[in-house]
Amino acid sequence: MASVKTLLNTLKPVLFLAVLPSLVIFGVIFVFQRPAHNIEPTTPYTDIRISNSSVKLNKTGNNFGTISQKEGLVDTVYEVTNTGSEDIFLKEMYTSCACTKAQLIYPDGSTSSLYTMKGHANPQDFYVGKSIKPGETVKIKAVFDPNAHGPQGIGYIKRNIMLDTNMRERSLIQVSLEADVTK
Ligand SMILES: [Cu+2]
Repeated sequence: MASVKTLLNTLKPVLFLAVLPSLVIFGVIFVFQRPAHNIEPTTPYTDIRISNSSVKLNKTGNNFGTISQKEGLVDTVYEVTNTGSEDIFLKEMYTSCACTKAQLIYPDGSTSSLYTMKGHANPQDFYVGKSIKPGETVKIKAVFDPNAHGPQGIGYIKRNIMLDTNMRERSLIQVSLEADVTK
């Protein structure tokens, strides 16, 4: 026992001198290796593989016909089905104008937040980060507010909703809506 204690006492300074610098070196390596993943908040999905799947939409446009500001919001739902054999990753969603909001409805019934026009929210508010599995259908619900532009916002309107994906062909899914807005 005594000899072990003596040995430990002798080694203490050595351990201290060897272990402490090692911890510092590992700490430095750790800190310098990390930023690669955290440095680019505006392009979050750069390491996502391209998908060979494509989609089928039940419709790409919706004409509301004549609508009135008095009656307020109108909405429509587009269905996007993955017809391929690989997952399709959904990167970002945004609309062409802040009067139009878009929401994703997933197969399990859960919903995303409301996406708006670029510049009208923080960059990360446009990120989706979900996948459509082969055969699955995700719905895009678009809501148009005929009062968003004030009393002057009457007449013909056309708005687009964009969903950016990792599909090899035509990675941007775009649907539109039209209406004649009256008072
Ligand atoms: Cu608008």
